[in-house]
Amino acid sequence: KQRVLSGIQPSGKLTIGNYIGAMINFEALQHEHDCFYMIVDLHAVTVPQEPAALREQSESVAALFVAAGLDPAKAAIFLQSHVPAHAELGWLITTLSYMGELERMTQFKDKSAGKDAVGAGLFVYPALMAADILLYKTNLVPVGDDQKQHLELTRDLAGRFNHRFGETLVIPEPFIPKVGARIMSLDDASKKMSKSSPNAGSYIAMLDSPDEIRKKISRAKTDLGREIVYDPKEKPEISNLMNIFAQVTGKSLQDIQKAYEGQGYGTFKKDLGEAVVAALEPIQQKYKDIRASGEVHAILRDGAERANTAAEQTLREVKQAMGFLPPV
Ligand code: AQP
Repeated sequence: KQRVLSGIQPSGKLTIGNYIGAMINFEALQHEHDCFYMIVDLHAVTVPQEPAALREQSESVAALFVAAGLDPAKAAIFLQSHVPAHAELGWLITTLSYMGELERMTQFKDKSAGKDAVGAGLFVYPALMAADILLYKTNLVPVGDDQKQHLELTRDLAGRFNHRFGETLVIPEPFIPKVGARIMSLDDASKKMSKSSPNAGSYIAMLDSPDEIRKKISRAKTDLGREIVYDPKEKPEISNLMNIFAQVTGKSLQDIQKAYEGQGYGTFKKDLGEAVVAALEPIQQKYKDIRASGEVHAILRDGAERANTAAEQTLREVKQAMGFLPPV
């Protein structure tokens, strides 16, 4: 059994990008591996969050995890802030990181671009993310393609730690889906779909109503021409929609292309809208039931207990290796 860890920020409404790029894999991996899935609230506050909204989103993401098929009996589902070792190892790993390597992170560049005041938390985010992963001696990290660079840095930092202080940490491997690894924004296929986008029309939230979903897809930007062909370079917009179609229906891109040969964008978008609605409706129903039942709290309590046990052990080993005097 491999140890698996991943997380999602409660920084907005989860999108089908999060679902396709991350949660579908989370679900698949839990059957064979020892999985830890967390709601990374400490990461969410690297940009300002309104306290009431943070509380609500954290609970909402936990319920969505379960609604999307994560089984608390199999995987530990927990909040990052319920496991103090994250903040502590985060600091220790920060001290191992170089400014230069953090400055190279494209997510930092994107999120800080054009801003006068850039939070230091946003800058050291990758060190905390590395700590998250290393705390659980994680073997596999299921993430979307956008997180590849952070994972590479995590591997470097773990190697640096082991080199300096002796073999302590496990070097993790990314687990990135081949198709659908990156779902792009509906209004601009050069940007990834993101839950914190100010334009709600640029993403489909997992909890959008069927009508909102249909409307957003019908308004999604499309390339010139009218052919449904998968060609991410020449037709990035339609290729992104085809990608979403393939992911939610399980159909291949080739089959989709064949099915819509000679038909315009209109029919395709209409069918895509229905396919996304059909994929999300059962999740939304289950979500409502879970929220109403209040069971999320017990799930998070149990998940945090399991996570704390694993995390405290690694933190003890790390501190010992670094030369911190153990408490007497
Ligand atoms: N567009 C995407 N396509 C594929 N995968 C995606 N992920 C996010 N967006 C896409 C994957 O979802 C997981 C959780 O991401 P996160 O919440 O930690 O933060 P993020 O990657 O920064 O996602 P967002 O939606 O863009 O959040 P904000 O806007 O708050 O920064 C990761 O596995 C990620 O790969």
